[in-house]
Amino acid sequence: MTAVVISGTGLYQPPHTITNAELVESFNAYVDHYNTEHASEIEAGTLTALAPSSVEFIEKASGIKQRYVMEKSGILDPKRMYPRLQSRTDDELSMLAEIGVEAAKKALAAAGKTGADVDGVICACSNLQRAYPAIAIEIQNAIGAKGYAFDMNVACSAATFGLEQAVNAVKSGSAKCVLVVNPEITSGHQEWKDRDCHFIFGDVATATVIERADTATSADQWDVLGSQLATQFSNNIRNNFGYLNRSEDSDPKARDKTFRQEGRKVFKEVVPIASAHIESQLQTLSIQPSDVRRFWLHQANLSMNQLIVKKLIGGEVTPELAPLILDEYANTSSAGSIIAFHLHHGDMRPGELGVICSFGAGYSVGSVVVRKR
Ligand code: CO8
Repeated sequence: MTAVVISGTGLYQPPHTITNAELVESFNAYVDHYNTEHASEIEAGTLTALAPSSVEFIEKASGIKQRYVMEKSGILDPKRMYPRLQSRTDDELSMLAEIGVEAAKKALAAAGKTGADVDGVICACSNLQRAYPAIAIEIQNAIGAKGYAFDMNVACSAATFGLEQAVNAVKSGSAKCVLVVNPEITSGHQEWKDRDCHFIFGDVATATVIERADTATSADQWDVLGSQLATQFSNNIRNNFGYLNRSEDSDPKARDKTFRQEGRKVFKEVVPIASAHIESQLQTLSIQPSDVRRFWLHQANLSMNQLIVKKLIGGEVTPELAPLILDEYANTSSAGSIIAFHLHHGDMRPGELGVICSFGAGYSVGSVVVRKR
């Protein structure tokens, strides 16, 4: 079977940051405004007053300190609380494709490739800007790639699910070099007015080049030893936004049309799913968890990641073993584990092993085991 490598990754970082302090200030202004406006109903007991948020809670509960966003004035406006984005004409590159292209160019440069070397583009992310034409085809066109392109969505696990499709395509010979792009403008579907989740997400894009080992020229190559995907239905992370909303006569701004979750249940249920998943994949490959030098995990919650790795290995979980990028980037959905890999692999030596693992809505979990060449 054809040997397959990861030969380059790229990261696009949006121009604006929002610190927890900025976020909490605007959220609490929204809460004050809401409670004042509804004072009589709240007093009569027919409406519950909104509670303020706090920087201390956010940092302690999640590990997040700030996030990058495409546009911040709309999010921080207590009378709006979602980004203020310019719509584009059909002839302009869409925003999701644009940030995907930025990440793709960096990944191609790292791999020593050009768009013409690529014969497959997969746009794997949790929120697609439109139904068609596919964002992936737009990216394919913008970078001058050949072959085919398609979009896919497995929420936070989209990157690892996309990597497996790319690896299989190269292994089977249906493509020679596939680019997996993860553009995430989560700010468009984040619920900035909900205290339980207003701090969770950030915007970013990542890209990964997968190619045949015998065509790879990059100085930084990773053998893909295997991948494993699994899904298990859960309603604990949900978003009902969709193309049937109009026909259902449902309110497009209703609470169920943006991200919502039962965070505590997700935490409790997904930790054992993710650690058992990684353990079973390593077993299949006859690798002991303690032989793994690094775990590049999905970045949703600091304690969650530490527990997953602790269940596998025991002892102290250092940033060296499971790097954290959540503090700076927040949860960037599918891009999180790839950002961790992109920023934290330079010190690894030939022969050392690592696991890229994502988990999230669905539920879904995906892992990819790699070895430094
Ligand atoms: N400020 C102050 N207090 C707060 C706040 C706040 N902002 N929010 C909640 N509290 C209070 C609560 O009211 C509660 O009070 P009480 O004890 O009096 O009832 C207390 O703090 C504890 O609340 P929680 O139980 O909710 O707090 P947790 O410790 O469980 O932490 C987390 C909440 C951080 C959400 C945590 O549960 C978590 O991280 N869970 C895992 C979530 C996760 O991994 N989700 C994955 C989702 S991402 C994904 O799959 C991709 C989806 C697609 C992306 C879409 C983009 C928009």
